[in-house]
Amino acid sequence: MRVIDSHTEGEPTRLIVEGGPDLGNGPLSERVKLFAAKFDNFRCFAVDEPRGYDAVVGALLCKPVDPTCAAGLIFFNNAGYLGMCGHGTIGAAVTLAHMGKLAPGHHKFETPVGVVGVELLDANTAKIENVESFLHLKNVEINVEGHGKVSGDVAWGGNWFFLCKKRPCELVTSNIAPLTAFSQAIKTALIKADITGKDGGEIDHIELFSPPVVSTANSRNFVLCPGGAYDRSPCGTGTSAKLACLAVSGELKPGGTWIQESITGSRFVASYRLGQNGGIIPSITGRAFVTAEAKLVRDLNDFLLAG
Ligand code: PYC
Repeated sequence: MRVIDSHTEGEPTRLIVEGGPDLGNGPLSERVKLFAAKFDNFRCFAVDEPRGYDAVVGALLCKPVDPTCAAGLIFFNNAGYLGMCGHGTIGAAVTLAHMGKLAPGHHKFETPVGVVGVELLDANTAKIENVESFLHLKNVEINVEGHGKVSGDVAWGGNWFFLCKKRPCELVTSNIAPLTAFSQAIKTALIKADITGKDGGEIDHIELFSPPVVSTANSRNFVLCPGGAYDRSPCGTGTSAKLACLAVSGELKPGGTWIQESITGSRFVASYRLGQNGGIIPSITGRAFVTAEAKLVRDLNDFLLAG
């Protein structure tokens, strides 16, 4: 398997450019189901230890159904599959440019949850236009073990998010452990209370907020990803979900700029336009850098590969 690694504002992406599973030519929403049902060993091989680690988001480069799209992408991580991935899309765009396969300018990528726009601004910077994002449930109150009543909003940004109004401590990297524990407890409480996304989809990302450290940003976040890792970037789909909430509350108008700072201090510049179904179309700009070009090896004698 040939992969090219990058990081987007600190968050790693591993793009499979050769040797991935053959998922046929159907819609990406069907190909991701086939990936999960028949080829999940490829996912584990690409992102789990010893070749990967918990924070790595994998992206399988596929032929798109729509020939006007530059590429198809299926995202996955240590826990399963993602609908969309903002940092991963920026990482894939910069990686394709590194491979000489994407020129500066406007492009489209297919994902399992829809087509996204991608503007490659320079060799390391891309602006993505995400799928339509929306607020689903406002001011949901849950009982979180050890923390009492906690309220937040449920929003779609290409994945389902619970955007929490409370934080247990400061959003700094020395507090990753308590922030992770609090966010895991929220996830457990959401499951217990049977609170889901619109289609019954699991709310598998938890997002906490605080004022930013840098005065030019609007907010700082901490995002817990489905497999228990935290996002080193401000999370593209999480920032999209935040914009959907800000649009409803009137705190950010269409075309206004929102600078989302991550727990590590990196930033996405975001804005939105109105969507056709009552939601918003978020734009997210960030930087990515290629970190490795590698061939992942499968040694048939390796006991870790047995079963
Ligand atoms: O940037 O959308 C994102 C993302 C999702 C999970 C990790 N990063």
